Amino acid sequence: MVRTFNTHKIRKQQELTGSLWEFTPCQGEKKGNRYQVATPCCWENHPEFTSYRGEGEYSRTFMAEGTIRLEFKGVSHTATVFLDGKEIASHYNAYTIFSVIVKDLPKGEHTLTVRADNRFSEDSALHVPNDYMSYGGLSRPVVLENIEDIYISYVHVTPYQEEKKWKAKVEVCLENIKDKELCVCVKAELAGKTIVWENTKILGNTKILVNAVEEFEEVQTWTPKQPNLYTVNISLIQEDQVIDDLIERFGFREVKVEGKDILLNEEKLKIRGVCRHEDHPQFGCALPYEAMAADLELIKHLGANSVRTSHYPNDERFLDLCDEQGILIWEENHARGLSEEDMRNKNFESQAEQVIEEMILAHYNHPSIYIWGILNECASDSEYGKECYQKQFELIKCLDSSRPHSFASCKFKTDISFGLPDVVSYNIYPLWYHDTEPEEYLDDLYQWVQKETEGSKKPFMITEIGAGGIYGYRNPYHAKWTEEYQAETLEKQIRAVCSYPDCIGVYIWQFCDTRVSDEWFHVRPRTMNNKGIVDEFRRPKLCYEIVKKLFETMSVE
Ligand code: ADA
Repeated sequence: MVRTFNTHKIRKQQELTGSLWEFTPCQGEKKGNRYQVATPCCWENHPEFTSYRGEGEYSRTFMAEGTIRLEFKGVSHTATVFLDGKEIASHYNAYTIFSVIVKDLPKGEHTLTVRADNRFSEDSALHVPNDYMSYGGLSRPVVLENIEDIYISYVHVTPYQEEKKWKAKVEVCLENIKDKELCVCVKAELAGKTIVWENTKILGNTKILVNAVEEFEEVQTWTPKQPNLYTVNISLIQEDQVIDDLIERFGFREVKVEGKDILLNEEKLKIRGVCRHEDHPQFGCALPYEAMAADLELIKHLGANSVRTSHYPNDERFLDLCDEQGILIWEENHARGLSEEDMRNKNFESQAEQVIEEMILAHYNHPSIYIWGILNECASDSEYGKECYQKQFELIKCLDSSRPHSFASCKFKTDISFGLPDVVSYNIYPLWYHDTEPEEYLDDLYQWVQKETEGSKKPFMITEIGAGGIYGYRNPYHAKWTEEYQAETLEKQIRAVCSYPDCIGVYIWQFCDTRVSDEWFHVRPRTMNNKGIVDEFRRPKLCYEIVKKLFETMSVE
């Protein structure tokens, strides 16, 4: 499955994953061996490649002719794509979508080969040895499409209220892949209204944008409690024939920052969330739809209303599930804990900005995403770092002015970048990395933000708080790493944060235990991040019930 709803009725689409592909490693003692593997997948989940760091090739054949478009939802972490032995595309970063068009394919059987590379090197500024795993593989779906001379590249819908009326801006991007000018009629149907752009001319080999604003009566809004979704159907008509289409989903909801609050449809948000890595002992980062849905059941059962996609854009099927179930999403570009030196890597800015562009292009319409985040715990305490944050926030504002933006800082009373975000967010670990009481630590930090930074008067949120607990490890003196210590600590932390008047929300670090890079073994028992409220097999720890009770009491406040 590629999305939880059908995105085309006219355009012919076929998922190429969801089947056996041939896998062969390009290095190591198994180099050249051939394996039949089910896809999507990470090679770390194959018994012979559990810690393989190198390149691996996935290939399969398919029948096609004419002009095709191949869309790769995620290849971890660097991809080189070959069709019939000829390189046709390359892409860096495991967590964003890329596509390629191949014209005039002769009718018959073709061979697609995707070479994935999960090695660390100076070329990779974002995938570095870290407190999470950079897997290797064909980790998200691959889709084959047949397209005509002009096709719909994307549609973005921006709902908003004006004088108590719901309106929406509809923006459609078309691409002409032929060398000559073409003319087409574009139609958008949404929420009972139809918008038509007649005689739309597109020069050869160019893209154009058409847009319009429409007003709507009697809409069913999207809110966490009542997540009503609408579809927008775009059709391209040429000589009275529909030659292409695209179906997307959106919700009538508006997110605003007002003083120290974030409002969704005029309601103040009170975030009670969890940070979640895409990580699983059987699937690596290539979680199947059912596993994502099962995670979300546990998160909802906990009484959480939000998930932070720490620390990268997520699989769109997870976002689809959150749209359908009213779970709010803080989605962020890919970065974790990069120092100023790391941020001075020659590729850092272009790679980080590319993730922002690809994340917003693909995820723009998801009503569940209420905020864009960037650069988790990077060098926001340095002048150079601040410049990078500034450039990335400007890029976000240019791509999407309809959502607030923020970054999660760990620079305790040394951050110099709070003039930039709409929302001030901190990751804190009182009673874990230091023995300060949570109330004292939080108040000390919050007062500093108000008195010493440009972040005063902005909404303030805790984007990480938690403690380690190893599943099944208990002892009478509740040492650190016992489930008892984790439960007691989380109780104190959550009470402190949720009773702090000017804190609008909390994300627990983290939903489940996750694999980390081998290089982190010395600070991570089991070479895992053990701060999950469930373990890697999603078995609830002692703290799960305590967090559940706290989140439920919070919801009545
Ligand atoms: C940081 C970081 C997380 C994780 C956490 C921890 O806040 O953002 O990715 O590493 O610390 O477990 O210490």
